[in-house]
Amino acid sequence: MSFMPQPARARRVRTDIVASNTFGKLFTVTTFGESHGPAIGCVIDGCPPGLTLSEEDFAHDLRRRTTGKTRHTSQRHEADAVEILSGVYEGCTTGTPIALLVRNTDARPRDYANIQQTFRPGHADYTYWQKYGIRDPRGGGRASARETTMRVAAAVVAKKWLDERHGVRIRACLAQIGEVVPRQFDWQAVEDNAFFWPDAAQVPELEVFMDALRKSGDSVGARIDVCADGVPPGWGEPVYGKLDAEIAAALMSINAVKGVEIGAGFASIGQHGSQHRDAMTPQGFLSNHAGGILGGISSGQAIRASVAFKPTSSLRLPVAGVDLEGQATNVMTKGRHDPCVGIRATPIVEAMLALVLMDQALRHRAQCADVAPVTPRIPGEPS
Ligand code: EPS
Repeated sequence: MSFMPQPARARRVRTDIVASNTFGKLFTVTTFGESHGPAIGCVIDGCPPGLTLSEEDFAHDLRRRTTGKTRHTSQRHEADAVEILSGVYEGCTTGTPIALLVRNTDARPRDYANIQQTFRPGHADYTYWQKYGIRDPRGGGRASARETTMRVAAAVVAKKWLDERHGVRIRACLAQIGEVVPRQFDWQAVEDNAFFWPDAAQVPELEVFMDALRKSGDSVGARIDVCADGVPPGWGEPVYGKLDAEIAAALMSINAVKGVEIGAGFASIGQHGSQHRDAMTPQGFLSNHAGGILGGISSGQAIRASVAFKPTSSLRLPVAGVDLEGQATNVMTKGRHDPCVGIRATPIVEAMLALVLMDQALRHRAQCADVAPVTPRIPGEPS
């Protein structure tokens, strides 16, 4: 037996453990692709059979998320058309893996020639390089928000099943841009403007704000609020698969997210217990500071979360950076970017909540389908 070192074997790594491109336990989604490669796609495994599904089902949510719809977002014009490659027969899911493909139709890798030798401060360029020793600099490659297209596509399937099977409705809106907050709240207004903003009267003010921001070459952060109505009590797996823990992880996995709150979130710090606890009556809960989750399990109230997006880091304003040799240099980014990534993030936030709920619904069904509590369900908080 030889005791000589065997470098080739020693370098072998279990890629199934270290490559985190798959989300979920029973309803799994694996995404692939880069922003300026030929295509992006995903494979959904574990989808129940018998769900009607067509390529047209994807159009609405992909359109809500896409670039180039208004002057306030990236001017990249992608077709974002979904091709179903497998898992659907005669318009119904078969229970086998569903493969979805979206071809990149407006890639422009030459925009990134000048940052091949440098790192954009605030972007994933530097950390991908340090981790892998190689990177795809074309628009950030895998780190680009282009990848979120496939999260939204996969969540179309989850949203459809959750709605048809349980009457779950997931809605999100932009709840803050920079220091600007809505003066009124109306869900009806959200889908009628390019910002997903709940105060229709304030939209002209936002247009002025965003025009000035774009002209300045700078970017700004944002907050998205998301809500799922109709989730029955019981979803969530204590202690390490808590529903709120998985929602937080899913929302944090979205590009540019720097904070997540569930229910009252950080405002809980300043509250007293007598204020924070949500009183229960036979007619319903009287408030929802818990965000619809108690002990990691859904309570039957609306699930509520908020997400903080950082300002986009790809700016045409020069900034101090370093090159591949570690030498000081100035960095500025060309390309087509969003002055506020939060504007397009509403469907992405909905998508990640849908994927968590879908997965937890199937996990609950697997373990607890026969449980029939004697206590009647308490209605959610007043709307
Ligand atoms: C993004 C930068 C821009 C955006 C992109 C998100 O693209 P590129 O990869 O060409 O630099 O247009 O958004 C999309 C392409 C999309 O479909 O959402 C980024 O840095 O995240």
